[in-house]
Amino acid sequence: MKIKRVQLFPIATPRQTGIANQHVIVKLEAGDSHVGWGEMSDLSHVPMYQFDLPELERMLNELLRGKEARNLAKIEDDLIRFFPDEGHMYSRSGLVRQGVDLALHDLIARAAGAPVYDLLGGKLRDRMRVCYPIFRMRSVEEVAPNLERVEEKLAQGFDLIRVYVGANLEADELFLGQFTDRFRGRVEIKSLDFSNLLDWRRAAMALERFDELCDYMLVESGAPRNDIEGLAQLRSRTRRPISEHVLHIHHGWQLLSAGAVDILNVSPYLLGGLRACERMIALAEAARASVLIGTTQELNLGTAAVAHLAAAARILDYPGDNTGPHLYTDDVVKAPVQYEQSHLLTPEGPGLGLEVDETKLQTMTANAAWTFGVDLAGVLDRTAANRPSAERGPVK
Ligand code: GAE
Ligand code: MG
Ligand code: MG
Repeated sequence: MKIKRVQLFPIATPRQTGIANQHVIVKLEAGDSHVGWGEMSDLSHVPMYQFDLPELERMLNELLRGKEARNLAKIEDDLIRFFPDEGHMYSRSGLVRQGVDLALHDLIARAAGAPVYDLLGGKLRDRMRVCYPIFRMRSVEEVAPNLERVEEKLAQGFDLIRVYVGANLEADELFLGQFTDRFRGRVEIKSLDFSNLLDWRRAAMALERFDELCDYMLVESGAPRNDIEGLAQLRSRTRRPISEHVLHIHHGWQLLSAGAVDILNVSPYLLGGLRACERMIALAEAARASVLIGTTQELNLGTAAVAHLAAAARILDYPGDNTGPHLYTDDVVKAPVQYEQSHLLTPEGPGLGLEVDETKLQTMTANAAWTFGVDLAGVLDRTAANRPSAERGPVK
């Protein structure tokens, strides 16, 4: 089954929380009539530059055309050479590899009439618990609307959230205290995510205060980016498990061998697809560490891929973060992935288990507008420019 053509379709889709994100949908054609779909998820992050999409499409066609689609190992090997690890959370290289890897898995599994988890060796579970994000608060005025959002999401079945903290401790404390009073026994907190904003000692001090206010499962990114030693310090001083996003396989080894984490946050958008994630999960198994599946907030195709990964993962100890289809207000699929009581269900159809609505895709591509402004706090926190704290001036 030889690859014939790769096509890239940019789209933009707003979130319920007020920002819009750009993504690239990947279509692969192979053999006589086989098709596979993937995505490069959420390009609306720093650094604020974008692909030259026609150029990327031309390059991928040159690289992939005529290759045997079933030889995932060879194609991945080529892609890693042309799109090497970049070592940051929003690696463009990782996104290119994710897009192709997902489309290839969809293509091969569809051609076999089997779900993608079969390609990954089968399934150990048919659902994964996931949490809804509460984005970072930079002023106390943002507390009340966020508590309302928890209430709204609970009504839709989400009894698990994660909270981004570390920009305004007064707002964080207010939110966490009021959350406990209002939702104790009804909603749980999966993680407090510092997003590498604070040094480990400041994070440790904040956690001492948060510990008095609420219960939570784990702490994420509690030291500056790449400060593995700082993270290890934090881990030795806190009671809760420490998680960090893994940037590439050597980074995974560095985090584990330095004793800096309990949990690897593994994600196809960052690592470059499902195969890279499976290797990382094996690394965690070797180190007797835990795994959770993180997110950049994928669309439905990317979320379905995560559901298949979760189904086949040998190690998966904590809930995942994958609620993109609940966050975005529009998508290119005919029917979305299913959630049930805070769980993402593994799709059962062939391939990723979703159908792309090509007419809709074309309309969304025609309407895709680039939305980056100069609201850096908004880009970092994923919050809308009309949030109350935006009036306080620029954020560094
Ligand atoms: O740090 C995280 O765990 C988040 O998922 C983070 O990456 C978010 O900014 C996410 C988003 O777009 O909301 O990428
Ligand atoms: Mg995180
Ligand atoms: Mg993102």
